[in-house]
Amino acid sequence: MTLDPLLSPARFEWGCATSAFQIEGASTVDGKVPSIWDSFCAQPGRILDASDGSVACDHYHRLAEDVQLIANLGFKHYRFSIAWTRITRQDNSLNPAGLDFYKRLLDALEKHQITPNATLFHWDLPAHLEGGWLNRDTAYRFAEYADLVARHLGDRLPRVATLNEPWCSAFLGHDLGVFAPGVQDRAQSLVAAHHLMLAHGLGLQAWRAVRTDTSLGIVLNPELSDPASSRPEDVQAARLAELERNDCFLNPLFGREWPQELLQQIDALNATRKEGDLAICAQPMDFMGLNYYTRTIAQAPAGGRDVERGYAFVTPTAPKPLTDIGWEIYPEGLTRVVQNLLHQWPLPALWITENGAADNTGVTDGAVNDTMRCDYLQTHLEQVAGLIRNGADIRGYYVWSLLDNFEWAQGYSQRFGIVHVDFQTQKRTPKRSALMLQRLLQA
Ligand code: IFM
Repeated sequence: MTLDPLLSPARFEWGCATSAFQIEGASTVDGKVPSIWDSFCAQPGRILDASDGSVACDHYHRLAEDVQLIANLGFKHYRFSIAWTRITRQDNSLNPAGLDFYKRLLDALEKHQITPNATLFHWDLPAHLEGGWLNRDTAYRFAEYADLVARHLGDRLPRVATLNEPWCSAFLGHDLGVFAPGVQDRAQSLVAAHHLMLAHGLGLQAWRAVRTDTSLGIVLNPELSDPASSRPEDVQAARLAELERNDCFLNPLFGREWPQELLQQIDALNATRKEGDLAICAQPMDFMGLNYYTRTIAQAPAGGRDVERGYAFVTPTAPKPLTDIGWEIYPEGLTRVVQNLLHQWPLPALWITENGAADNTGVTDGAVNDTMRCDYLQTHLEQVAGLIRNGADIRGYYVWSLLDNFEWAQGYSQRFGIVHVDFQTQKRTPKRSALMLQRLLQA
């Protein structure tokens, strides 16, 4: 593969990404309090392989080795998340030992001249926050946490995102119930979505009250949903899937009310949204991160809880090209989704903050020949270059993920890393995809 000159590291930001719960492990060490994902993993039947994040990639104890790995692969930027559950104690006061871990991480990155790109919340909500995202108070606790991070680490963090993929916390967590906390209630998922966006706005306000030199934004995973047929019912289903995933989050970010279809679904619980909230959500942003993996195909709901949602998804099957997790490989979707968003909202500068594939190829003779991932990355990078060529203001690309890690409800069964992790020995083996990116970055 050759690199499009538009993506040359001299003018374009290249990074790799991880998140705290998925790699750190050390879940009870140095005063860390439990998160809703610790509790969720402990419930039988929630995680495919009955695993949890207690050890994961043991990154908490191996950060020097892992940062050395990032440097060896040639990345100059690293996206990670800070665990709220390490930084604060039960009474929301600062936990100095947890803070120290991130100071050590920032020291190691600085030593290798790697720029940190931090996310404050990547789903691991402190379990003691009563009611979680269903409680408006959680948004205010998030602002206190943002204030603490700004005060203690802010001088070393040039770019900070408040939330990662709030759709997942809201809808996978409170409607489908396949993510923590495992609730299945449509109206409550919309309450959670609203409180997440309120937290985003309050968090930005809190951070800016401490520092004004940080580039601040949010990371979303917008949806591209195509109808299963040209039947008006399927077209409407695809529209509703996109409203839930896109308008539900992007409208508040730009001070716009939710569309009527979402307001109907939140029903009586709409009273939890207070006057003035929209203005809080719509804080000015310096950037937006977009995560892209696949598209979906929607059809009219046939019954059950899909009726409340207004859509059902068609599971993609061969001969469609699929990654090992079963997601369609559809690179053109990246272009389509970014263009759709640019037509509808006045977006700030963009970063592709996650893109990658589950390719479960194992180690053979000391090497991992993950050709599917290599092709996936190559075809998606071509789309990024095309978007920039056509005027989109995309400033960087972060591959998901640096390491194979805890893939949420799939446990360790799906490998997204460009570096293989043997979870018995914690040995790291860069895969062919990592070596491909390393060559590109060095060229
Ligand atoms: O592993 C996740 C990550 O935590 C958030 N974005 C999608 C990835 C793959 O599912």
